Amino acid sequence: MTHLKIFISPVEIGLTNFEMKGSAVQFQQRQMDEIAPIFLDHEAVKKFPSQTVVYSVQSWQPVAEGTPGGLFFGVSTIMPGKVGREYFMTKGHFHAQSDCAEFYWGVQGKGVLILMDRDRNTWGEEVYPGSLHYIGQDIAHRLANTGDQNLVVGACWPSDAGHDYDEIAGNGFSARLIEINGQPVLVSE
Ligand code: S6P
Ligand code: ZN
Repeated sequence: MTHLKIFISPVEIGLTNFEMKGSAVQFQQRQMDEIAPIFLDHEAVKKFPSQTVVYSVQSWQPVAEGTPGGLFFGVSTIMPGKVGREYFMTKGHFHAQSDCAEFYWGVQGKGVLILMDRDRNTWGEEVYPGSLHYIGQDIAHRLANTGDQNLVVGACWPSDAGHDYDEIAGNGFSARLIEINGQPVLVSE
């Protein structure tokens, strides 16, 4: 019986570093060998040990994936680094349920949220502690770390959004975030 009881939530979050704790927290890491094809410079990829962690994601999925009306919560941590001149970044995806939007917010470090619509227009938003980002319907999204410390970003998205990785894996974004004269620049493919 839950009536009149006062519970402790199964998940808590560090207010400064956004580290999630609790038995319901899921953890996923993406290593260089798994995501190498997303980077432009395949020779530069080979300089990294295959198990180099590029990014990790903690998440709390209180309902089953695909459930309409629920929400998921996550914290993504992208390590600092570059493959050649291209910043460490996430795989990036459209949502499988393409009318599902998402919020991101910057917690630590600095980076760029790279966004692309279905017409393959690509643009970026600067990510920094306190930056808030609305990722609208049908917009592909990818995070790149442009700083020299971890980039930590919070996220909240619908539980029925799902992930369509195939479109980006096959065709990429139409621009890449490259360091030019020490600055991040979006360069058309
Ligand atoms: C989920 C949300 C994030 C990403 C995470 C990793 O919709 O956008 O939690 O999953 O930043 O990126 P990716 O592209 O590997 O899923
Ligand atoms: Zn997403």
